[in-house]
Amino acid sequence: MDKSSVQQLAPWLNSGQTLCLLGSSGAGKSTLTNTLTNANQQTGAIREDDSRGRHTTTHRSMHFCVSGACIIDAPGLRTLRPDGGDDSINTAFEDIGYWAAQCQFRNCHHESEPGCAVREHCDPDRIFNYHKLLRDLHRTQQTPLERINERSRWKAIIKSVRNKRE
Ligand SMILES: Nc1nc2c(ncn2[C@@H]2O[C@H](COP(=O)(O)OP(=O)(O)OP(=O)(O)O)[C@@H](O)[C@H]2O)c(=O)[nH]1
Ligand SMILES: [Mg+2]
Ligand SMILES: [Zn+2]
Repeated sequence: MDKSSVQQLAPWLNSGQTLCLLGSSGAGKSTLTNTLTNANQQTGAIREDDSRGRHTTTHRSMHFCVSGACIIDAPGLRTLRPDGGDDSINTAFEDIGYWAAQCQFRNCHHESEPGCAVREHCDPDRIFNYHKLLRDLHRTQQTPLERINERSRWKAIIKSVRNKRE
């Protein structure tokens, strides 16, 4: 790990301060812990197909940094449950709402529809994040049975795409 990038954390590393590392698996939480302390936390390789981690860390543990702070290494977050509803997402993505009003179709999903003002004016990464948060929210609003049904529907789709490729 690049020691100079770690220096940016210096303001939070004084004696008496406690840091808790949160992030998806493979983000580098344990690597950071090892860099800042004398810990020897196991770190894991990243999966090649989707560049995610493998949930190497399974327990929370606390370590002392050389500088005196405490740092808590934690397992990677598996899911993020957005608080609030569509409203809070729409407030955070006001620009998308603004341009959506000018899309050719009122029910435009800003995916591949013609005349989409959102895709014309907004950053693709931002649209991606917007869709991802809406999907996360939608998932938390499903019943367990709906979730299972949707998962098997997707499994079937992925399988048929794979079969076509082979
Ligand atoms: N290039 C680079 N690789 C890093 C950096 N930090 C971590 N890695 C690599 O990313 C991989 C995953 O790092 P970990 O520290 O195990 O990630 P983690 O967040 O603890 O993951 P979980 O324990 O699975 O939640 C390892 O192969 C690290 O060597 C970094 O700053 N730069
Ligand atoms: Mg870890
Ligand atoms: Zn649109």
